[in-house]
Amino acid sequence: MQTLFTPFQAGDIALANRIVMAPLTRNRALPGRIPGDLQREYYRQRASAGLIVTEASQISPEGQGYLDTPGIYSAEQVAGWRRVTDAVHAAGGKIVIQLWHVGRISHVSLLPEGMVPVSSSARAANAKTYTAKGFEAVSAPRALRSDELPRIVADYRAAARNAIAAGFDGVEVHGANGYLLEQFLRDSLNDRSDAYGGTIANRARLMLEVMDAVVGEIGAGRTGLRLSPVTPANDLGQDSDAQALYGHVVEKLAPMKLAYLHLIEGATGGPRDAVPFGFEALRRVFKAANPAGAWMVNNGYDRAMAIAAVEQGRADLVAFGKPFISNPDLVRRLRENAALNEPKRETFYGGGAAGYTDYPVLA
Ligand code: 8OZ
Repeated sequence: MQTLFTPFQAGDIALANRIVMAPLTRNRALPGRIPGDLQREYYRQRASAGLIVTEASQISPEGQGYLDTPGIYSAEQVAGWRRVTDAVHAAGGKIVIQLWHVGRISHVSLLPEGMVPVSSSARAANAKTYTAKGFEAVSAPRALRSDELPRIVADYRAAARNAIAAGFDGVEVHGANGYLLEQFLRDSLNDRSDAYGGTIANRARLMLEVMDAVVGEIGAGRTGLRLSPVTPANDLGQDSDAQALYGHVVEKLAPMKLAYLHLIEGATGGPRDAVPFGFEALRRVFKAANPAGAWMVNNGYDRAMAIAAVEQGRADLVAFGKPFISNPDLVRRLRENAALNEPKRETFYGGGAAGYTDYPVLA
């Protein structure tokens, strides 16, 4: 019988159980955007997850949008991540890195001298980011020219190569939450008149080119993608036909035989049902062409919901976010139906060990 606590093979990645640590931004990287001892200890403590998805990590200096988020583009970052993956593997875990380009959700103070944020459009988001001065409005972006897009794809490809060099079991491309790839997908923002704007096929082109490049570099069995078809995160309005848009994306992705697709059901970190959407229809299309690929779900799952979703075949894997911040031994606590520690919101973003590596485990 398939349960939340039994193993699962997602593409080339063998998971000990179906419980995934969701990607969680924590803003504690060292200067140079390098993961250090603190990250090593944090991820090592959580290695009993079937799979860890790291915090979103920028693929290039241009892809950064918040203070102290780690990168995966420099040799020093690769060396820092190698120490993290070694520790997780020594503890028996599996870990993939989330590859991130924020697009227009950035601020000039976070970018190299003279650079402004880039997007599908020159329209600014009504959103704030966290800089050295605290919360600040994001900076106005410029629209990427079509002749620059091969370079963006190449940055994802290089980051995937770096991820394997750093010892990761694979990568998750961040295609969700109002960042660059979703800024191209949705017609609420994408106002381009080139081959990357207009029709659904055009708006999905950049994401599909990125997935092709990453798969070509490291293999489909080590590649996942996160989508959030109806999230309003980061001031990205709803698409005029989200079902058709994301239906197209999944139809094109399914034959690639990815390790997994990761779906945020509803508004990220908020209501699951604010906007109606047929996730089950997408799952059927994906599983029909890629039965070995995992369908990973996320957003507000508790123990009972997660057990039911796996038992009823609605999901292969369930990702937990905030519960993993405050419960390094979440897998054991769910298995034993033990009480959970409450996460402390004030230490989510930035700081040191407090609220990061000091949550208690069961005796
Ligand atoms: C919270 C704070 C900053 C970034 C996302 C990477 O929403 C994020 C993020 C979340 O996907």
